Amino acid sequence: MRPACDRIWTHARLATLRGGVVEGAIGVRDGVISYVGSAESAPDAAEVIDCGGRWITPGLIDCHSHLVHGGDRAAEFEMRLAGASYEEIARAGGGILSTMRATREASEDALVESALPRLDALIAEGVTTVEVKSGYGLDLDNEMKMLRAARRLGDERAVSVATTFLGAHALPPEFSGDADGYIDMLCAALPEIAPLADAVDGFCEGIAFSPVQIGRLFAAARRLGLPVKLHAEQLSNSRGAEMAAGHGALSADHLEHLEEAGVAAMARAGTVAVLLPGAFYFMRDTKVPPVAALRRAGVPMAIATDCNPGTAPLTSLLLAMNMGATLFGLTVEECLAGVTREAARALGMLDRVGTLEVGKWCDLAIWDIERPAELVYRMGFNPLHARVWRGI
Ligand code: DI6
Ligand code: FE
Repeated sequence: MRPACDRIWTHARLATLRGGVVEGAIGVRDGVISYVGSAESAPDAAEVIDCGGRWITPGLIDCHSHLVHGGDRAAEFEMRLAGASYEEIARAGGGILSTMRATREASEDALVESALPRLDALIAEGVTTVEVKSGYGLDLDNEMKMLRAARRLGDERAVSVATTFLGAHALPPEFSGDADGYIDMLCAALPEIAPLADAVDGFCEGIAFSPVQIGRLFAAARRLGLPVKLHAEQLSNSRGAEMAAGHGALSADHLEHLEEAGVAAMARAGTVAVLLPGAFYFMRDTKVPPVAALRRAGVPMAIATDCNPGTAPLTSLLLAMNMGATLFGLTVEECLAGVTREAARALGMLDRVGTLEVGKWCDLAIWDIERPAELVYRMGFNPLHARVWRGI
């Protein structure tokens, strides 16, 4: 007879992220967790792996990335080191638009190839789910090319990919002076894009789009049943988070300039605050997101890399956790939950990933550590012992 489990990991300390730490075993059947509990009552298994007392967490989840893009912005980084500002570079035709040009020039194959090393860096630290945004094509064909490339990353590697349509990232030159016309175009294109996208995102900012403009796009997305999320309050308070929460957004991300009304709206809507300390660090920002207010209001907080060529060329979720603690004052527990349970919530995937519970996909990170704080404490050190995606 077939054993109850295909595989079981024993002699482990399980940070379940749901009901505390379990010292014991975790088993999988058909890619799904079928047992979490003591070693003594564990069912029989075709394969038994002794973890030697190691810690097991849910596989890590990077819930905000721009992993797929053409080119890089190392030259702009040098300009910034020499004193130029992000805005000056953007006004001179650099910034997001320089990545737009490189992305439009790249073939779909080239986008996949160039994203794989970045994805592999995440995977090497135990990432099993990654969100990938479009937003550097800025026309229908190139946005769809980016989303197809993102989906293909999930065929190339053992990782779950959630795609997000970020057409409203910047105004492309074809629509110069006509942001409303561009939003109209995006709304009209949404039915064609919908099969490639798991969610719709926008950049709500003085230098990008207003809450009213993004609100129109979100209304169109909701009519198609697509969840929404927003880059909000990164450089100023445009009250984007309130607008997003009004559309039942999964998350509002960045949030350095978020104020009390935005916090309250997010708490009411159950919108996750996705904190991106890598962008804060790389842009040498000084205003930190209102973590204490978010905590007080019970807004769930996630942490992500924001991996992008302009403001966060970061491919380490462990380092993002360290920055979340050192720069934003998150606790170890908040950092760990921020890259597992709350990141899953931010993707609308909490029913499938993010905690160690029977019935969820068996995505695990097995660590050579004595206590979870070590995942947050070190910088540039990778204690991953093994990684499991859907039981393998
Ligand atoms: N906020 C950011 O930090 C990135 N996008 C966004 O909406 C910047 C992307 C870039 O500079 O390429
Ligand atoms: Fe971003």
